[in-house]
Amino acid sequence: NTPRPKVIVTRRLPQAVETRMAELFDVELNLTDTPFSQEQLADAARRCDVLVPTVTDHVDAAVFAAAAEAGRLKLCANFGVGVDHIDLHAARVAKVTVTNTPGVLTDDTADMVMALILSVPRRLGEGEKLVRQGNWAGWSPTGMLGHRITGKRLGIIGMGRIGSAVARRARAFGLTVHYHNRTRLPPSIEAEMEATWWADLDAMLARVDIISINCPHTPDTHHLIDARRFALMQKSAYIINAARGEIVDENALCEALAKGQIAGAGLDVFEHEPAVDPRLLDLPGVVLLPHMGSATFEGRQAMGEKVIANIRVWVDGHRPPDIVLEGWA
Ligand code: 8YV
Repeated sequence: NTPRPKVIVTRRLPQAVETRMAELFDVELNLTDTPFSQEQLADAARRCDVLVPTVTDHVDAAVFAAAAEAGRLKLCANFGVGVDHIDLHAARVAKVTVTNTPGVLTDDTADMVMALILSVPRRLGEGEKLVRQGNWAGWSPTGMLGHRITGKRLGIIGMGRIGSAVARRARAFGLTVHYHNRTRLPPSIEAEMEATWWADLDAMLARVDIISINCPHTPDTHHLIDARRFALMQKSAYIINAARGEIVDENALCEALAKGQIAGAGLDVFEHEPAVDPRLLDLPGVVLLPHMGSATFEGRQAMGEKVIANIRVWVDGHRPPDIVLEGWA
């Protein structure tokens, strides 16, 4: 009879997930759902075998140092696919295994990207505001004109699970798919998607009408889209980001929008979220969402189930299915 591992979950999860966790583990929930301070996070890392953080936790070197000192934490089972809030180098040093939840939020996130791709050129944010504020004077032949989606060129940065799911949806809307990725897709998949690979990101940015960011945030992609790259884009271009805010230099984005270097933006993520650069609030060609790409009941339940599966396999002494980093390697 193996002892139940002590699992600390930093935020409230769907009820059914919490209930299952309580059946399986010695679980400690943060009932306030307020993000932990760095001190609380370090304290949790000292006291548990498994930490379940989310994107709002900065699981940094100090947290892993506290864990290593106590010698108890072995698994950091992230609730979410992106792990840029976890210091992987420090995790390796502290010999903590890190897992994530890939696959189960792909479709929901790609749907949200598609929603933004449709919303920004067709001005859904502005239109909704007009009606809600009681300022709609009635239909007019030249009222609320936006730009057609069909036939436009979509440039996807990062053709992984989510990027590919965006590409499939985009084709159904008559967009042609272009992509920039470190590795080129296998020819059969590229042909199936009729996707054009660009080895040179700058060259792609200059050619496409809509840019969708779907890569992870890493040191290599931090501020990947900066002032220099905004200057390369077409004045009619739109940028969509449902990945991580830090991939775009938000100040440069505000300036590019204000200067008319690009036509608009659809943002589900922000560089300093939940803070949003106030300049974005007043720009008409912008649709802003509160990091809700994976926010479906079904998706969050499945993410929780993946976290549980990773912990259970680890408890049984096997290699968890969604390894980001092996703490014992
Ligand atoms: C979550 C996400 O909302 O999985 C990710 O990387 O950004 C979202 O699905 C969040 O990360 C939960 O921690």
